[in-house]
Amino acid sequence: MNETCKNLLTTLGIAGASYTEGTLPVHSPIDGARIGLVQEASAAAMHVAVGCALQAQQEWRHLPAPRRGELVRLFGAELRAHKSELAALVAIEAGKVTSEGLGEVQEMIDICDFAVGLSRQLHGLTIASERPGHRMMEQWLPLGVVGIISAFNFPVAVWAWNAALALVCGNSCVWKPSEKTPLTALATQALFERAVAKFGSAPAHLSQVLNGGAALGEAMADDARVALVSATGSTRMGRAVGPRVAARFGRCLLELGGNNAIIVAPSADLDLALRGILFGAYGTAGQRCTTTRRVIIHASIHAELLARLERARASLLVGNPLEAGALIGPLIDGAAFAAMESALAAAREQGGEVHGGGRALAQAYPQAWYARPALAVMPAQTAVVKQETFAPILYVLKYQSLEEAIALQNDVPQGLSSAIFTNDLREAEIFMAAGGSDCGIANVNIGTSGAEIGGAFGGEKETGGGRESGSDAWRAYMRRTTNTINYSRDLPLAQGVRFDV
Ligand code: UN1
Repeated sequence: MNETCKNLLTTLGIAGASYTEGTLPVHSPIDGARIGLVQEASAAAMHVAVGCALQAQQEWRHLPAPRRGELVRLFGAELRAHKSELAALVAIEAGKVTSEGLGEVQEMIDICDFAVGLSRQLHGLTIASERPGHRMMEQWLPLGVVGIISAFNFPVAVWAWNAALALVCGNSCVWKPSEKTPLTALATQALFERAVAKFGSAPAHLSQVLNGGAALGEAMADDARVALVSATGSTRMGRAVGPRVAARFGRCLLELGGNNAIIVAPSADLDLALRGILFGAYGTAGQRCTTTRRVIIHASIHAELLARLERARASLLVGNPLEAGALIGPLIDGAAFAAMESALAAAREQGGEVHGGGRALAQAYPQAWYARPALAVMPAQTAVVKQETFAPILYVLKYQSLEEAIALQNDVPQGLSSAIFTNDLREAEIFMAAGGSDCGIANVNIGTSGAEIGGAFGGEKETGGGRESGSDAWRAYMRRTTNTINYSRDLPLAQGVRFDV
């Protein structure tokens, strides 16, 4: 695999030294082999990078937005041309199965397309003025340097959601990827630089990547020249970053943990529900922030659906994600496996009946951490169910009334994604209404994961409140000015105030 990885990196335009001469080791979760050694940036390097980014932004902001969109269009073209290579690298470095690696790069392409269109919009309002001969309007102007902190599980797509919007909005970007996935970040940066070369007139340092650990993220969070820090990852990371940025009155866009549930109502199409639950719970080895961690099943269908779920779970193929047929790849590392094991032990202690779990493929891959998907039938929503464990564990709960199901669904600290399977229109509407799901995403008859980029993505409570990707999420990357323009020959004061001199 090392050879495959080297060939991919070469094709993607990465020089040997940048992944062989460093101090940060990179391992593939597929077999645990070391696939690289990358340079780690210091806090001082972050300081220099932010300075360069600021300079770049001061030039970039003057380009008309549709021209900025042209760079993002060229970047999208690079991604299209190198989709399979970048996807293969995602598979090797993050352990995703092939179709999910391809899907991740497709998300990058989609957000580029979206951002290109947006670059001809970025519109404000005109607002009625109370004063004669006056006009009021709003403008959205470039914000500054955007810092992006991303996680291992979507090592490149989440950066792209942020960077594509940030760039068309007239900003520069500094990226601190997960220290577990620096190679895909370097490859993405190389593709971006190809687009910059084709574009011809972009300032240097429009987008930079700095590899390293938490200290680097903290240096970014503390730097007052970074206007917006967009951070995706655990709630723990958000707690470290958010208050630091707030302390200097910077802007934060947080996309943190989820504890997403699917409610299955008596009228549900159980075939659809089964498919939605299986992909949601076990796809990406349970390592999406949108992963379905809980299923809340109506008592009348609980036994039937549980039996079908359990049969399907036991038949899911855990395997090397590069091999055809594998649906569930490895966990990212041993710590992730240990967290899964301890959650399952807690589930048992808390009265749960646990199926599956435990290590898989230990003989074939002794240095990797494959886990058998688990299902835990819980007597109640106990403490362990309320935690986000980033692993393929599905907790099964039972309900009698929709009110009870919604209360259970909302009674967790996180608020990212949620879904109901029902053919009852009233139930679906109640679930999406004010007293329904408290999440940023509330779906009907599809699962909790796999959102399209056209919608705003993010959630409430411990999920952090930020919205990325589609809809009007672009506004987070711009500053709003309100302009009142007087074209009369008088100067009337607002609110009828008199100040005659
Ligand atoms: C994440 O896991 O951080 O909705 C993002 C989804 C994907 C994005 C997940 N489009 O599952």
